[in-house]
Amino acid sequence: MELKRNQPLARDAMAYVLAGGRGSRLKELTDRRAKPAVYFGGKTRIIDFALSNALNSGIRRLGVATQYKAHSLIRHLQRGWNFLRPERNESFDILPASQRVSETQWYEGTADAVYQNIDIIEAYGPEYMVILAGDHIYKMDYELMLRQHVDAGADVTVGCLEVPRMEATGFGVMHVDKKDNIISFIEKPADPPGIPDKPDYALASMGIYVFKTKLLMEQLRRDANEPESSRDFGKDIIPYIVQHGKAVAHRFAKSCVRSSTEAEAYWRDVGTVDAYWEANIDLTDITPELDLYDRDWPIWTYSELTPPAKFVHDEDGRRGSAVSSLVSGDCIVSGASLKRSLIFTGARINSYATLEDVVMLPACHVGRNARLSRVVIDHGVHIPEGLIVGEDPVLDAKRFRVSEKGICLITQDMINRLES
Ligand code: ADQ
Ligand code: ADP
Repeated sequence: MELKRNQPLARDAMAYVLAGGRGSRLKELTDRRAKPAVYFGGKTRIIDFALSNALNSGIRRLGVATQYKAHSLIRHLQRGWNFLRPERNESFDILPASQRVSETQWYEGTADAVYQNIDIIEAYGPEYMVILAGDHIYKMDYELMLRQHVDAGADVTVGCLEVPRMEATGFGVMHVDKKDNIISFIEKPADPPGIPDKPDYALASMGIYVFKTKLLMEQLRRDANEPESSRDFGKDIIPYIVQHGKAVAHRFAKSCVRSSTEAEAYWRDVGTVDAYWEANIDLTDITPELDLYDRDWPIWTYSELTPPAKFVHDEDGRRGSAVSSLVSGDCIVSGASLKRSLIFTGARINSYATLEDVVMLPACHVGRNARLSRVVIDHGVHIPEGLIVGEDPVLDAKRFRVSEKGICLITQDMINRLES
């Protein structure tokens, strides 16, 4: 017993990733795939961050609840994350909404996405449950959150961060006492309450929760009998425990894994086209806040084995170059120039094309003489020869999806419409 007490708590925990949400503010990027399956950072997808955090924290039981447009996500998980071995007390389960408990076909809310799989979780018998959202980019050591949960004797521990008050309308917002006990919790308030000594900021829930498994199951079963409940952690389960039990806030800054550059705690929602573009382009900085090259906290993913990226010059012997850019494998940049751009696997970029501030998802082709700036290009798009985007906002708005900050999102359907 003594020995067991010294073991990391993560080894007794199961991480359960909620990955069913659409993320509709990402517009056409989530028309065919769930937000957690959206590509990020050149090789990875958004969900790889939560799963890698769990693995790097020492957790060896992982479950992923999927729902909306799950095919691309499930394919990615099956290819990349199926290496955990039952004979070592490890497990990896993909849990699509599938009528396991109730007659409803879909998970009603996030709590229902756990409730419907209670039998699977109980069969594994983890001591703790770490509930995670699959749609954020960050690095975090969940062992520290588990430790706080146990030391505080909490019923639930909620991961939280400080956000500017007016940006907190999309979050669960809490008040805490001096010991970080949560004394009030309001889900998505229209006028978020500020932190008492920092009124321009609000303490926001990251949608990350730690429970003892037994207590979570009791709460889920109780909630399932509440006729008015929407079966959601943020709307139902957490506010109930705040009122009737002991809920504690865990400050993200205490367990974020800092990059070697000692940057500030990094957490991004990347829920809008602007935030998505910006977070990807930020990676082209010399010392970005998010360090993907950190060997102490690797972000695991599925990635095909590909030949190296290749740069060849054009007929004049001048171009075929990239500066301040990330270019993945199996890309051929032939006589084109790239600046501050992030290019995913398998691109072909042809002569005299210029790309600046471009995020290009896998398998895209760019025709000769195209000039693209401040764009996000979806998977598999063929940009025709000579297309110019990012120079005439009025024309761009007629042809592509333009974000608040003027970033153009280009899909193959939009290109097809141009050509017809
Ligand atoms: P929201 O941002 O509204 O609030 P929500 O839509 O509940 O998030 O999704 C949370 C996570 O669950 C996401 O990863 C999503 O993909 C997934 N998900 C949503 N519906 C699902 C379903 N039916 N089945 C499976 N997975 C599903 C939550 C909290 C807030 C908190 C924010 C932080 O309710 O209190 O502040 O997350 O982003
Ligand atoms: P990924 O996200 O893995 O890169 P794709 O972008 O190729 O996948 O496609 C996303 C999802 O849409 C996948 O589930 C794929 O099967 C589906 N899909 C791809 N092309 C089409 C299409 N033309 N019509 C309908 N569904 C498609």
